[in-house]
Amino acid sequence: MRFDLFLILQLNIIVIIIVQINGNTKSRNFCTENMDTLEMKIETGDVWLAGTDDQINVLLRSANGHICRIHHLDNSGNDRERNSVDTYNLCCPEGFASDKRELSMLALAHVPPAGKNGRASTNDWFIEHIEIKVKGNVLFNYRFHAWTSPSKKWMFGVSKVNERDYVHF
Ligand SMILES: [Ca+2]
Ligand SMILES: [Ca+2]
Repeated sequence: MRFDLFLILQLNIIVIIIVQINGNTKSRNFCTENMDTLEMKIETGDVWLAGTDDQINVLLRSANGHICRIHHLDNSGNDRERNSVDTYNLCCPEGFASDKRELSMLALAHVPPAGKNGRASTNDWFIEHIEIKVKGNVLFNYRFHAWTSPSKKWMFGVSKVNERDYVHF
């Protein structure tokens, strides 16, 4: 009897894992008319435990120095799971997308949730690739292929060092 229960539990866990692997999500929000809408695609890598449920905030700087802050990327469904792509509509201040050149900086803040006893629990994330477009024009396209861990560094991203190249921080 106990063994049967154990098997059922295991099967449930396997089903949950399979559902999470195929968990692409898409933004349903629309920006108001006085904002610029950016489409951001985040690909989570295909490695063991790549996904995370931690909160992710975004800070962007356009080539002409405008700043866009987005608090907590969250679509309906389970965002940022292994081997999945999440697409977000980012609402940025008007004028942000008027410069068609590539972004001068992209930063992500990986904020761990407060755990039991006030200690932060951390949930590392393997980020594969990020692309940002405005009306088909690519503003950002970068392959990270790297782990992020809030226990080591909660802020990470890339910034431009010259017309062509980004440096990872
Ligand atoms: Ca998740
Ligand atoms: Ca979600």
